[in-house]
Amino acid sequence: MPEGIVPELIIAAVLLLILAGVGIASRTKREPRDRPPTKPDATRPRAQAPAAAAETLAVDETTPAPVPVVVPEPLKLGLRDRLVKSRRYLADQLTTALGSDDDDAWDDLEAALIQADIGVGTATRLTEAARASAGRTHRKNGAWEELRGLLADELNATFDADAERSLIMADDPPTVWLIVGVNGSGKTTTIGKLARDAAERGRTVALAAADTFRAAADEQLGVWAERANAEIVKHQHGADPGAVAYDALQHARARGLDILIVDTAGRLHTKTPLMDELAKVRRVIEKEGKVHEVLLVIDATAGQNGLVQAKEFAAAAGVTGIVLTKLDGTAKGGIAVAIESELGIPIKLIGVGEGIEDLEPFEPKAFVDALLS
Ligand SMILES: Nc1nc2c(ncn2[C@@H]2O[C@H](COP(=O)(O)OP(=O)(O)O)[C@@H](O)[C@H]2O)c(=O)[nH]1
Ligand SMILES: [Mg+2]
Repeated sequence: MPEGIVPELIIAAVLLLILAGVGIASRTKREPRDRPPTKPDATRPRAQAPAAAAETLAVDETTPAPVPVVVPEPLKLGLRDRLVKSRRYLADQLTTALGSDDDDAWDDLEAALIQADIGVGTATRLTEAARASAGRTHRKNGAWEELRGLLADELNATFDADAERSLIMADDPPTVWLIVGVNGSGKTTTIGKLARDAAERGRTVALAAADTFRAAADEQLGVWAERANAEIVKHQHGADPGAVAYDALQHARARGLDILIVDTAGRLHTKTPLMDELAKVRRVIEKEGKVHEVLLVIDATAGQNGLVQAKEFAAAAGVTGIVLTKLDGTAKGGIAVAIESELGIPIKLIGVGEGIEDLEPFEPKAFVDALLS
């Protein structure tokens, strides 16, 4: 290496380093491109930027180390909260009736109870009882508690305290529950909830997709099966519902499963009447085994219409219990009273939301308390 080049190289390197340093410094000072260049401004001293930086640093220093965020479990709403619409409606109507001075107040109360879908007969009986017991003086003084207690007693009396409300399990598995009801009443959702509940109790469950008429009904059931960790037996769209039920029973047997829940159509596109088809599904299962429950799913928001459906299904499908759904979405929770008193079939479960856990056993006293609290 020729002499004299080494010092030149060193000088060049030093120059480069200086240039690089200036470059970095000027880049850090440069404003971001999308920000307009700062004009000299008397109201905005140049020292502001470094001060802001210092502030940020100071804040950074005092900020505690990030703590993991603990998201609280959502509070499980009680029955009282779920029945809020019915409860408020009844409370408002009763308060109005009690606060009123004129003789029509009792008629108003009766009308309110009918509006709450308690049923005309029951509403009249309740009102008469309230009138006889409370009397005008009490009412004028606002005997809310007294009337409430009286109604609670009367309502409780409309439910059969001795009715069997738990779902029947087979001595010799699989237990078979047939789920019936009109379209949109909540059958498939209820099946998902039931399957999940059973799985949580350590039971093994299969679902039969015997609603072969509604488009994508089996896919919807499949989603619930997955959520509930249940097996699913299905055929192609439009297949014979009885054949699906039969295969599902064989499957449950072969796999030694505890419970088979059979989803059914709520409306058919064929000439066969729905009730005949349901009877056929039932017969097919009973050739090989037993149907332990026929649960009729009724949408509480359908009000008195639900009662009409219930009568039809009860007569044709041998319903053993009612599942009253969507009680969270209606002010007409009184339909529970009408169903039990007019059909004489026990409500076994109530649906109080769209979530997988929103199914509860029906306990008349807790229900009446929640309704009138
Ligand atoms: N708010 C509320 N919605 C429900 C309840 N049960 C079912 N649903 C809704 O009702 C609709 C129809 O339910 P689905 O199970 O498909 O009825 P199906 O036609 O009888 O099988 C769906 O949007 C469900 O989420 C319930 O208890 N509360
Ligand atoms: Mg369905």
